Amino acid sequence: MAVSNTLIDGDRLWQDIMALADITEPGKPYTRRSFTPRFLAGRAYLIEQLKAAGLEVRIDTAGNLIGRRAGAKPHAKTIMMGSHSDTVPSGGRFDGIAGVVAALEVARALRDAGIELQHNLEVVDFLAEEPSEYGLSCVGSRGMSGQLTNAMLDFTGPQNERLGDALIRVGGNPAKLSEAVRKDIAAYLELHIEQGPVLEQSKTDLGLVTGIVGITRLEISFQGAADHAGTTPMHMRRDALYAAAQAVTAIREQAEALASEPDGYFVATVGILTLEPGGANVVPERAKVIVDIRTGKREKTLRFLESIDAATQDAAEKASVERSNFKTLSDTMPMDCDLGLLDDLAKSADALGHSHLQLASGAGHDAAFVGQLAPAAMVFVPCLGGRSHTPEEWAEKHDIAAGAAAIFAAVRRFDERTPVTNQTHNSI
Ligand code: HGY
Ligand code: MN
Ligand code: MN
Repeated sequence: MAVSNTLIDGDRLWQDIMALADITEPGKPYTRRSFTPRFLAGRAYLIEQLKAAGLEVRIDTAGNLIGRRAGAKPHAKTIMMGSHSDTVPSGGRFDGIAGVVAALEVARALRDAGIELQHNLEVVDFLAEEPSEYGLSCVGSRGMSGQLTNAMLDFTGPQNERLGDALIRVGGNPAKLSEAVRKDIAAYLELHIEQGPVLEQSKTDLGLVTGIVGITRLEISFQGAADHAGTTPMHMRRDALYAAAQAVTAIREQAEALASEPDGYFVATVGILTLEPGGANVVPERAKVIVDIRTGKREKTLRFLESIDAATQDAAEKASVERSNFKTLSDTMPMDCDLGLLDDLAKSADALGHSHLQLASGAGHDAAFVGQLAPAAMVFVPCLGGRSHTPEEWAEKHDIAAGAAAIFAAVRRFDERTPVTNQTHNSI
């Protein structure tokens, strides 16, 4: 469907998405992991485009890249749009990136039309939305919402580097994290590919997101004893992987039970399993699983954690090993999107002639953190086969442009309907 009566330039937007796609680890498309030189090369490209759009550019102390344009009314609050430019390993070209570029395109289109908002406008590339090598996701949006703790800054990554030091490397300042916390955001809007099949299968142009799941990530480790695979009798083994295998089965079975309950969505995934020392003829001494738990209902998470706590204790006993760790790495609450912004998006989509439906997000997003600071909403665009976190991830130019057009119109609606209050200035 052609995008009408807006100044969103789909070709310009697409050019940015493809230019960023070229900035990837060679031989491992599409990989631009947070904190790496490749990530910083992608940021350099974005900085150029933000400046060319006439935005004032800065990196806040939480490492977020921010392009800002002052509004007509001094002391107005800020309408913020954005997403993330980092990827998962061998991820796609659109997850996060489409949202940052769409926000940039909205800022350019407003400038091209000579439209001056009452409110300030910001385009944000949030730092490390994907689970990073430091064991934490949404680093920048946690920082902006005052949830990046000193304990998290001590998480370590490659070459045993602290997250706090990595943050300095990308332009942040862990000693002044409080300056990243914002009180001046009037509204936050994020475009994202759906990363699911609903829009494509229902042939709907846009998804208006009602809420974002809470995500809890758990580390469970087992400590046994390395022994000779050939000479150690079965009853004398202390096999850490045997305990971990039972844990993975218990996680799957408990998740299926919770998912089958009538009221809603529950998933749990073991995406990381490591064992040491890792020899074909050595009984595994250590094993670690990382569990990714998601639901819209907090009480389901709590019930799941209780049951897995018991199940993994039993598994350790049965394998004659010690459960050496049962640690929550991160824990975000489910978030409801703002009804007023959803209405702005629905009215904008209608005016543009785009079909839309409401749906919840099973994927985590920076909006889940920004939404704790200010009214927030997301618009999804279809992606091919609903697939994401894979090089096959694909979205159509006209769909992303339609989503950007809806955000363009919703920003104007919000700006016009929201009186500017004399807001106290804070760190911006
Ligand atoms: O994992 C997620 O839900 C998001 O894509 N980072
Ligand atoms: Mn992702
Ligand atoms: Mn994403």
